[in-house]
Amino acid sequence: MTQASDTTQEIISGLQASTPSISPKFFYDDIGSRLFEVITLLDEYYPSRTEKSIMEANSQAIALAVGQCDVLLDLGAGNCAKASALFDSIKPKQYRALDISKAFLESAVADLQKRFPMIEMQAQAFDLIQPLDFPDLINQRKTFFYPGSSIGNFDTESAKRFFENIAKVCQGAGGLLIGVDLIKDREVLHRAYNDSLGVTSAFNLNALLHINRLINANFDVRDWEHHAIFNESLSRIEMYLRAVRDVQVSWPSGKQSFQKDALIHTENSYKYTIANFTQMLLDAGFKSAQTWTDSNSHFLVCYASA
Ligand code: AVJ
Repeated sequence: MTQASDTTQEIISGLQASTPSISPKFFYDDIGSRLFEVITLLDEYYPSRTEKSIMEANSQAIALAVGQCDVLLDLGAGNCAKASALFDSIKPKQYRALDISKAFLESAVADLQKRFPMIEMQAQAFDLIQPLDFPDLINQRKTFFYPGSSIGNFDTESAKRFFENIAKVCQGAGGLLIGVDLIKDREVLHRAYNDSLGVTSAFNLNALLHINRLINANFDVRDWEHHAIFNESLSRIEMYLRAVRDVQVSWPSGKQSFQKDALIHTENSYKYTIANFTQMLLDAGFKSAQTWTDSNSHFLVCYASA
């Protein structure tokens, strides 16, 4: 099967499942990537700002924990801003930026290369559901970087497998520098995913426009509304698109109807405690974990040493 038809098939089976869903990776087309950048600027969306201040306040301690860095592997690099903020303290010899959307990534890396000519840089299209394997980096001391609580999109089992995979690829050297969102007051969580400007709503709805292009479907965003709730027992924010009326959607090989109030699940964003997050890393095979947080314990930065 070609890659295009795999994607088409994945989207169609999601839409036709008994619990309809769209993978959160389909948020990030050109518009979605930009909307997400705007989300990170909102007052209500504390994670990005808080993570940045934790990284800045502890840059020397983090650099000490990381030690020698032959290659910094940025998983889900986006605009590369977070990794580049570490260059002065961590001093990587090489920087490998990985992300699902290569066009966006390549221009970001090209800009960055001008600012840091000494660091060897490479952009690589990468879907994190594929196994992590870097045959060209064997014997290089690797620092994996996975900021922004992107790990929140994984259910706990997949997160553990992902950590096991990284620990293994590290071959007993280097490690993982990761940012994760913490469990907190549900009002604070709710506001972060239901901002007053409606940017998160636009971000969520935009997945439908992306899907329209990918499978040639005819979703009308005016038929849907944003819905985000904190599921306390599963410790995650759940995002949905809810049909505001009965809706018929079709694409060349099929169609699907949704009754008023039907939900399409678009994202889970898991929240952790410091204790259960570090335990998970140790269970996955890392030798030790160092953590840094903010004064409100809203967000966690963690270095797990392989
Ligand atoms: C990029 C997955 C960390 O879960 O907070 C932001 C995505 N969704 N607002 C998150 C997101 C809605 C974000 N992550």
